[in-house]
Order: sequence, then C-alpha cells, then structure tokens
Amino acid sequence: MGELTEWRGFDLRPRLAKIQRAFARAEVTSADDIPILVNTPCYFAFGSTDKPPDYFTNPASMVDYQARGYEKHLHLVDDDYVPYFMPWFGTGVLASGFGSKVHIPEEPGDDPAVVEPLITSPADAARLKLPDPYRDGWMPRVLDAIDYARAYSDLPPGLTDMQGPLDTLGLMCGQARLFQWMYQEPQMVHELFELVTQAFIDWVKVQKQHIGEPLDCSNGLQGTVSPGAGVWESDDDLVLIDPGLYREFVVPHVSRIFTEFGGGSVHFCGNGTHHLENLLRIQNLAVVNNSPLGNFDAFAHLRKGLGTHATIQIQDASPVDPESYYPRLLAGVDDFRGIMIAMFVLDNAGMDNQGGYMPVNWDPYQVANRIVKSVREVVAKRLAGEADGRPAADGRRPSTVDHRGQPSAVGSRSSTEQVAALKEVRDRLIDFDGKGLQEAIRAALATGLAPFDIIIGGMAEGMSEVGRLYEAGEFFLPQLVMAGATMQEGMAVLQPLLQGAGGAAPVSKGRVVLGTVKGDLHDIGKNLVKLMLEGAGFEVIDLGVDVAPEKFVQAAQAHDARLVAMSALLTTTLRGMQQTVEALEAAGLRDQVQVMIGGAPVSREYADQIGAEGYAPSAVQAVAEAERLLRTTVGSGQ
Ligand code: B1M
Repeated sequence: MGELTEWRGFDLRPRLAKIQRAFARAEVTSADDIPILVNTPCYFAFGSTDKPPDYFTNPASMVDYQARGYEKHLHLVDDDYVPYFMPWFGTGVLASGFGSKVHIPEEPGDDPAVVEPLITSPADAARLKLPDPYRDGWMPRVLDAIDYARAYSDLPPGLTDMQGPLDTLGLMCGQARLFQWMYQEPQMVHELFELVTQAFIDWVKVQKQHIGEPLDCSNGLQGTVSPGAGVWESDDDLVLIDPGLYREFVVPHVSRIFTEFGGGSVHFCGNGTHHLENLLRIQNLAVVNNSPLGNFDAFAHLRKGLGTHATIQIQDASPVDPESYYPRLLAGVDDFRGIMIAMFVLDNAGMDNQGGYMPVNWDPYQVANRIVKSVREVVAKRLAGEADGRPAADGRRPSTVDHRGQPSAVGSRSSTEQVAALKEVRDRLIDFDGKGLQEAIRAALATGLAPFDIIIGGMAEGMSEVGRLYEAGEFFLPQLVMAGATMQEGMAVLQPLLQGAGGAAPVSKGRVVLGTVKGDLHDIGKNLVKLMLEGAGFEVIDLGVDVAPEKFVQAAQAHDARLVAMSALLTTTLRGMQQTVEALEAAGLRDQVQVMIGGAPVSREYADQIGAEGYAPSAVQAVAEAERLLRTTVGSGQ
C-alpha cells in the first residue's frame, strides 16, 4: 500500500502507528494510545447540510468535497484521522450489479439506495448472473471515481460501501422473503449466497486493482485506514436474524471473503450479542465495527465476549452529550486493547443516549473535539482504576421460557378435547408448521369449536406468544415472518367459513392504507405490520416505500379506508408523517380516517404532537392499536 504518511503538511505517522497498534491489539498504557477517528466530512449524505448537488454524478465534486473537509478537519480537530477518498454511492452498488434499481436521491441529504426487490420468485433467482463491474449497475461509477482520485487527487482511494452477502441478498430479495426462503428453499438460498459471495470477491479485487492496494490491507474501510484488514462487509441485517440461520447461511461465506483478503471487518448497527459465537466462528475476523446506538449493556457484553479476538471499532453517530455517553459506553470495558473510536459527526442530527436521533444545530468540528476529550478523559480514569459511569453490564440473557403453556383464552365451558385442540393449533403455529396447522384447525372444527374461537383461542394465542418471544429477544425477524406466513395458511382454511351468508366478501376488521413515508426506503418493519394486520383480519392496501402525503390521501379516498398507517425509520423523514396528517386534514378526511404511526424513531409523544390518534412500538402491538382505533370486534365487517 502506498501508505499516506504525510498529507498537505500534516505528519500522519504517529496516527498510523497508533492505529496499527490497535489492529495488533497491543497493550494500552495511556489514554492517548486509543485511536480516535472522527469523520466530520461524512462521505454519505445522510445528516449533511452542504453536499454539492452533483456529488453522486461528478467524481471531481465528490473528491473535492471530501478533500476540502479533511483539510479543514486536520486543522481544527485533535484526533487521529488519516484521510482517504471514499467512493460512496450508497448501499446498493453490488445489488445494482445484479440488476437492482437504485434510487437517485432528490434531496442533497439523501443517499442512493435500492428501491424495490429484484428477486421475487425462484425463477428470478435462477436467472441471476455474475455482474461485470465494467458494465453493470453503479459499479462503473465507483471505478470512475477511484480512477479520478488516483489521477487528479492527492488522496488515496479506498473501497466503496461493501454490503455483505446477507445484506445484499436482503436488498435484492427483500429481507422478509429471503428469511422465509431460508426455511422453505434452503438449497436455493445457499446457491444465492455462493453467487453473491463470488461477486463480492470479484468486485473487491477489481476495485483494489484500480486503487493499487494489496489484498490484505486498505487505504480505507468505512471511514478508517485499515492496516490490518483488506476488506469490510456491512452485516446490518445480522441484528434481525437468529443465530442458527446466520451460522448456516452467512458464516461460511464471510469466512471465505475474509480469508481471501487476509482479514476483514464486520459492521453492524445495534445489538448483535446473540451472534457472539457466530462472530467468533468467522475465520480471519480482524475487526468488529459496531454502532452500539446507546445500548450500553449490549456493548459491554460484546466486548467481554470477543475479548481481544478482534479489534473493536465504535462507530456511532455523534452523541448529543458525549460527556455522558462515553462514561456509560466504556463502563463495561476493562481491557482497552484493540478498542478504536471511529465516529461520524452529522451536521444536523445527533444521537441521544438511547440511540435515537434528534435535530441539532452545532459546529461539527467542536463536537469532534468534545468527543476526543470525553473519550480520553474516560479512558484515563479507567486506566487509573477509577470506576466511571454505570456499573458494567452483567451480560444477562433473557430467561428461557416454556413456549408450550396452556392457551389462556380458552373459555371455561370448553371441553378437555377442545382445550387440547386449541393447544395443538397454537403449537403448530409456533412451530411454523403450515400443513400441520391446517390439520389442527380441521380437527378443532370437528370438536365443535367455531372459527372465531379457533382464531382467538388458538391462532391469536400463538401469535401473542410469538410476539412475546420476539420482544424477549428469543425470536428474531425470520420467525416473525414465518409465523405471519403460517397464520395465513391457517386463515386459508378459516376464511371461507367466516364469509357472510350468500358468498359475501370475506370478513374484514377494517381497511388500512399502509406505507413508509416519503424519502424513507426502510420496509422491513412496515412489512411486518402488514403481515400482522392481515393475519389478524384487516384488509391492507400497501403503498410500499417512499410514499408522499398526497399518495396516502388519494389511497385513503380511493379505497374508502378507515385507517392510514405510516412507518418511518429515519429521523429525517419523520416530517412526512406530520405532512400526511396535514394533507388528510386539508382533504377534509380527518373525521373519517384515523392515523396510526410507528417505527424506531417514533414515540407516543411524537404521535400526540402531530395529532396522530395511534402509535404502536411493535408490529404485534400494531394489531391491538388498530383494533382500538377502529373499535372493531371480530366479525363486525367493513
Ligand atoms: Co438503515 N438506518 N439506512 N438501512 N438501517 C437504520 C434505521 C439506522 C438506525 C442505522 C444507524 O444509525 N446507523 C439509521 C437511521 C438513523 C436515524 O435517522 N434514526 C439508518 C440510516 C442512517 C440509513 C441510511 C441513511 C444509510 C445511508 O445510506 N447513509 C440509508 C437510508 C435509505 C433510505 O431509506 N432512504 C439506510 C439504508 C438501509 C438499508 C437499505 C441498507 C437497510 C434497509 C432494508 C429495508 O428496509 N428493506 C437498512 C437497515 C436494515 C437498517 C437497520 C440495520 C435495521 C432496520 C430494521 O429493519 N429493523 C437499522 C439499524 C438497527 O436498527 N440496528 C438502520 C427491524 C425492523 C423489524 O424494525 O423497522 O423498527 P423497525 O420496525 C419495528 C417497530 O419499529 C414497529 O414494528 C416493527 C416490528 O416490531 N414498526 C411499526 C415499524 N413501523 C411501524 C408502523 C406502525 C406500527 C409499528 O404503525 C403504522
């Protein structure tokens, strides 16, 4: 690697030496040994206020923006940053090589992202071919940007965003579908992972040829010069999936990638402690790059579990209160070997101590210096033996529960035979055994139970248990998806029996218009809400993602809906919820239509603030909330 030891008058050697020691997990004897890299000129657009409009279309603009930012940063911030050029084109580059359509951002604060799934059937999967990086999707843009930087800039380029095989397939198939196929079409999913892993490896090699760096180290991975790792893969979706599936489908491929490049970095946002054993199984794991998002106990557990097996890069967005964030975050760290800080300071949003984001108006360079000072102070105290902040987490795991108690909703007048039949319905649902569930429902009907009793005393009980297990951290997204799909198989038996006399339409608890708000492409939570609402008997008109206020209004009118349900995952898109409430008001629909909102940054307070009647923190609770809002009972019809 043509290592950058000096840049525009700044001597980078002491910084590099520190970073190298962290990659080698060397002893830490003073607070200054911890490398602190704060990205003030973030390469991505999320949270930016000043990205030039041609940032994604003109390599000169991207290179110049980053170089100017680094120069200012080096003058103003007392950290260990080592600059490089990040050819950033959003998270969908590899997926776009296979044919996924990427959304060109309209707003300067938005990033390019995949719009819709490319693979919706096994036949689509069978048609996939390895991409040609010189021709396909957004890959040539990345190579042009790398070439431009090498030819015209003094910044060495690094790799673009590298979504790993799990995330890339999640983007290409839609996560819920991918997780369902892991159960139903495992062979096909294994083949997809093989193909995407091969494409990933080829893609890194081509980039490295253009960059002119060796396979086993890098000018820059995710904002950080990386002397001890040749590659990174973003594995955000690991937080969603259970350890068994990750071990079977993901670990072998990440191991293969990391072996090819002499060591690699796994990135994920949030709590991934259920994968500690899986992380330890990945061959040549050099770095875990994690955004703890204010989950202090989980971070402590991750650190304890990994020990010095890998370097840990802490990569949160800037907390609004670094002076209280770092004492709490580092309270559970007893051994600082291999700990690095690799933060981002967003221009207009900061993270609170719970991992939520709030709008801010601050000078990012001042914030960067506050981060550096806070971290150094905490580490100095900890090295001096002072306990600072909260006590270390005890790494408690949720208690194991008996999934097979008695269904509680069974009426006292039910016979023993009926109680057993309902329990069987519930158990088949929890086991995701669709065929078994259909048989159990028929058997329950044969005992004289009414369809509604079976839904309430069997299926709904099963779904509540699934929801409870999910909230207790024992079930993950794939199990929720499977439970929803199994529920629908069961409903296929019951729905005809629920129809009104004379072949009337199937009973519906109410018509709901659902979508993710404008500017936001996150749809996993929204799809779960849909699954749960449909499973519970609501009719859902799904408008998809990036839905403008006027589209919600039109759909509510066209379908005569009684509930408009909106999801948002980005703080920056929350305003779309308020705009939709206002648009419904302007259209004179507020008397007929209730509004329910949800998504990670949303709260009951926010719902009250914008005048939305309903809020649910989870998909499971969205059902009860929709029922409350529409005041429906089973069988009330539309
Ligand atoms: Co993005 N992302 N992402 N992301 N992503 C988050 C949300 C983030 C917290 C990660 C972080 O901080 N680093 C952050 C948001 C920060 C913020 O503003 N608060 C973030 C960011 C910044 C971004 C980009 C801007 C990154 C970039 O490109 N620079 C970009 C934005 C793209 C866009 O939308 N324009 C982006 C892109 C992506 C991917 C495409 C890679 C992928 C999305 C894939 C997809 O959805 N098809 C992705 C993912 C997967 C995540 C994380 C890892 C997981 C989100 C998720 O699906 N959670 C997330 C970090 C994390 O949480 N660990 C992150 C699981 C899901 C089941 O939960 O959606 O909360 P959730 O739904 C729950 C409840 O909230 C509730 O029920 C669900 C189940 O119980 N619920 C409702 C949801 N909607 C509801 C509606 C209701 C009721 C309940 O009533 C109507």
